[in-house]
Amino acid sequence: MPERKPRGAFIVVEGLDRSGKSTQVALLEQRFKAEGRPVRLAKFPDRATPIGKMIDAYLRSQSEMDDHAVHLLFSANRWELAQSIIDSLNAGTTVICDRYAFSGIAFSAAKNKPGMSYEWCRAPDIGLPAPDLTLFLDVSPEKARERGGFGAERYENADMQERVQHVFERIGVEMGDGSRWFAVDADQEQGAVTDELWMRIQPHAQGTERPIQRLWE
Ligand code: Z5A
Ligand code: MG
Repeated sequence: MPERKPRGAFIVVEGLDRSGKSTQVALLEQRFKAEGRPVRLAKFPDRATPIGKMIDAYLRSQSEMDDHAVHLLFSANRWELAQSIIDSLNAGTTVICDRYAFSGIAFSAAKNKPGMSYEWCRAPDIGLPAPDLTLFLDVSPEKARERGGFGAERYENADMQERVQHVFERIGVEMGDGSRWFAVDADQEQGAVTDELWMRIQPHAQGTERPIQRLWE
């Protein structure tokens, strides 16, 4: 029988605005490449797809949309890319993803809108490929401010970010025993954050034989 190759690991980086997600995801990609390991970056929202373009217009306040509708679009944006993530993982490529379903729950539930409970916000993402590891970049409001302050997009204000942080904390607790969800101190300088992330990622860097799990199933 031909020897089965391990699949790639699915690694998600989450966190608030200015926590350094995009910076760290790029640095991690470099580390994988330096070791000659296949790696692919993903990012949500993926603003390049037709659904992503609608989300982009909404975030830049160029369009208005019902809160439920935009929540479902964020989820649909993940579903439209889910199979290609699975294909990459099965081909032995590590996928590092900048935001995922956890941002989807956190930002929508933080709106505190009637009919948009935590459970309702989680429902459309049930069954998506589950990360093998989620690294939550925990940044203090002071450090986030130092990094250029908030941008001009929707949600980029202190009140909203504080409510989002609380939902992320709930998600972290519910993700369980700490083996799949780790908070990392993102107030540290960039290299120190990368070293800590890398330490968590290394056990997954050679891939895994474990079948791809599904979120919340
Ligand atoms: N959203 C949603 O509502 N529902 C969903 O399902 C999803 C998302 C997936 C856009 O996301 C919005 O969509 C977002 C959530 C919502 N709204 N908010 N807030 P996005 O991912 O496209 O947002 P972004 O603007 O690309 O990323 P970001 O979160 O604002 O930033 P970041 O990626 O975490 O940070 P960064 O770009 O890497 O770094 C920011 C600056 O800090 C930059 O100048 C760096 O050089 C600097 N930096 C980074 N790390 C450090 C350290 N360690 N020290 C000092 N300076 C640093
Ligand atoms: Mg970013």
